Amino acid sequence: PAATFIQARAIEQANARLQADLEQDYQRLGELLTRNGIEIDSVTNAVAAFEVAIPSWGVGTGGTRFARFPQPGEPRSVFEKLEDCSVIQRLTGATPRVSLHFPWDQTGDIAGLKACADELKLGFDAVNSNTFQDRPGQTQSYKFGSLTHTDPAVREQAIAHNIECIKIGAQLGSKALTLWIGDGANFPGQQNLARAYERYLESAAKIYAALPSDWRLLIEHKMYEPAFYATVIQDWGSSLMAAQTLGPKAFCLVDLGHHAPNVNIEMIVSRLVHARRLGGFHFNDSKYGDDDLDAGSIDPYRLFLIFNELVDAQWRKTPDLALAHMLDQSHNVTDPVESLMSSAIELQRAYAQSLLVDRRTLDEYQQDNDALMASHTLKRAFTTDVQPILAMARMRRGAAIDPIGTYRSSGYRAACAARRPANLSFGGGIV
Ligand code: AOS
Ligand code: ZN
Ligand code: ZN
Ligand code: ZN
Repeated sequence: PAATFIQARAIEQANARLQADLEQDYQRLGELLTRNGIEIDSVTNAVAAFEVAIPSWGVGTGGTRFARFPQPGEPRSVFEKLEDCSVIQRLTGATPRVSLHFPWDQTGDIAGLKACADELKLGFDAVNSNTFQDRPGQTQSYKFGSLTHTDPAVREQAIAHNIECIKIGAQLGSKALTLWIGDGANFPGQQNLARAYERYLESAAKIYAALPSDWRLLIEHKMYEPAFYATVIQDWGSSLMAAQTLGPKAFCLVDLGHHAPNVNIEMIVSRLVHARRLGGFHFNDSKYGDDDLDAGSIDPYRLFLIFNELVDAQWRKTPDLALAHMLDQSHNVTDPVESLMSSAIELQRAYAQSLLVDRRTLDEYQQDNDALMASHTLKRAFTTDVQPILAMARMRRGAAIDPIGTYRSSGYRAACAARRPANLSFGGGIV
């Protein structure tokens, strides 16, 4: 099947038409940056090395609890999801790994899945467990929780599922388990807040004990939803305490959409870096809640400020900063392949802009309490048009100068529509 995908030759041909203009734009930007003491190729190389994982559930059309409007040619199996992921990787060069989700990606053929990924030159990032839904035939229900349920039988079932995810992930080459639970309460008094957290720690310790030595546990907090009064792991405080209690392989994962609207996420990032417990991200953007909109589509300055903290941490030589970058989005009105490509590029943009921050000068302004010039130093980097850097990084990796344009002219979606008849029961992408 790989032969029917977007060919390297199609990318080369599209690039050939755009290359001369790009070289010119790149040179002009290079001159501008040289005047500010920045060597453009060093930024381009860093951007080219940036990677973010595609969530397997992101390539299907998402929806809300009101409706889902599937588009033609949706993937119907984990194998077809990998096909779409490989198209995203070929065109952007930034997404070499896929983050799987069980049981949504369940297959009896793990060896076949690995072989398929190898053929498509894809690897696997963190595996995601699912104890927020009941699956047909399971003995215990998660209606009132999973790892924190009052009934030990439910907790054991949820623990066993997570351990099963680790086993599958180990066969596929994953190195982390992302733990997000929907456990919580809809009414004050429904749940003993203290005991629920204790039960979480006890259950998570059993999962932690099953981690291979080179694995990490990524604990994902979320303020609310599906529980609307209280969520057990509701914020980075609960997450950090859990990570510190569990041990050195446990880290905090920050999903950008999982905070109250006015929360300063870059500060959370900074604090978790300080605690040496920042493990990774679920990137997306939001206006009101866990909207799961495309990264950088609502508030690109916030995304920049988050990357600014990461680059600052690198600049301060923070040891052992190994972060799992993943997208976690729901594409309800766009072609998911296009949204995922554009989101990966927005992350690279924020990263490139952060690399342009003149950190020595910023440091001086901060020392001198020159608030205006300090803020202008950030803004100056943020307002620099780094497009030529992003395009050059892609071209040098053999990816597309214009991923969306190249994708559209390839006719990939129409070809998928022809060979993948609609499947209205597709489960992924709704959360
Ligand atoms: C849920 O809100 C979380 O963001 C999860 O990370 C994720 O969306 C889910 O695991 C996908 O199922
Ligand atoms: Zn998430
Ligand atoms: Zn979420
Ligand atoms: Zn989300």
